Amino acid sequence: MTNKQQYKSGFVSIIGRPNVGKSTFINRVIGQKIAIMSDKPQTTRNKIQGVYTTNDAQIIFIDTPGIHKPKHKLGDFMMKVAQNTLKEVDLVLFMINAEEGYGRGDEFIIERLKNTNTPVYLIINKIDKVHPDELLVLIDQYKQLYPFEEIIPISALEGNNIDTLLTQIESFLPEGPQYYPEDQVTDHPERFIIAELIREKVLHLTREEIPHSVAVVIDSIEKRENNHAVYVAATIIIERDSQKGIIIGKQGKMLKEVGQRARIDIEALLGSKVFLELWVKVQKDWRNKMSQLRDYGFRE
Ligand code: GDP
Ligand code: MG
Ligand code: K
Repeated sequence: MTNKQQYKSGFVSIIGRPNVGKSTFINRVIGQKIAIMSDKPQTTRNKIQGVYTTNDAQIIFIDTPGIHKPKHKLGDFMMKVAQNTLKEVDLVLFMINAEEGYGRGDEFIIERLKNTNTPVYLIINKIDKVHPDELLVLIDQYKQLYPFEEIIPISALEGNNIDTLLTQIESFLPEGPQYYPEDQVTDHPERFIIAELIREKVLHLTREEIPHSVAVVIDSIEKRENNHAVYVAATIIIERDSQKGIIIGKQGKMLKEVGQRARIDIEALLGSKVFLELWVKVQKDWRNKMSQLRDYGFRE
């Protein structure tokens, strides 16, 4: 006991271009499906905290919306959230895709990093896709761009070097309390996670036809004691009438598939039988209406 180190804890923000693997990383670390994953950019719109707890430390991860040049109000909003986050945290993980190398998106982010004093680790993800020689070139290149505290190559998908990274973060964090109980992995309400799981299925199944502007609102979550099941009603919000047919599909086939896949994940999340009822609603140009954004759960 006498030699035991003080408990350490802190907040760690993950930033990087869309699709570099931020959600995959969080999910691997937390071991539970909380940040949604997709092969389309900009899937993650809210801050999601994944809490990683050991006997010596607690790391609270924040999966920030992708930092990018804003194109509309939603983009603006995302930028603001991401920027504020950078200044509040103990450490920033700037994640890049080893396969892609340096691009204008990274340039934009590095400019933002220069405006904060928060230490930054460069995380080179997807090393399973590149030759070690390419990796060395990339490391050299990025070293010139910013004084990173550490440069750590990983594969979030295959799990390579994740332990090294976690150990490194633990030793870096300041002394602090255990903010969350050890069995808590996220502070987001189930409602939000359920909405994200449904949205993920829509994006996966509709491919290019349905843009990221799709939103999901949970209308009700009801636990019924008689059969120990949970009843969820949710509405998928789209921007154009033409998208309605795509989401519903021939004879309702698409919507049914979305519902079936989402239900399986929601059942795993809640640990009980789930009945899921899905509705589709057209709400024109919702991305540009801030008041509506707030209705849909966006927070500053
Ligand atoms: P985000 O937008 O940064 O949150 O990226 P996601 O976590 O959604 O990942 C985007 C895509 O990259 C998904 O198809 C992942 O399966 C894939 N991906 C993530 N990490 C790795 C990795 O280490 N190796 C490979 N090969 N693919 C990865
Ligand atoms: Mg993501
Ligand atoms: K994504």
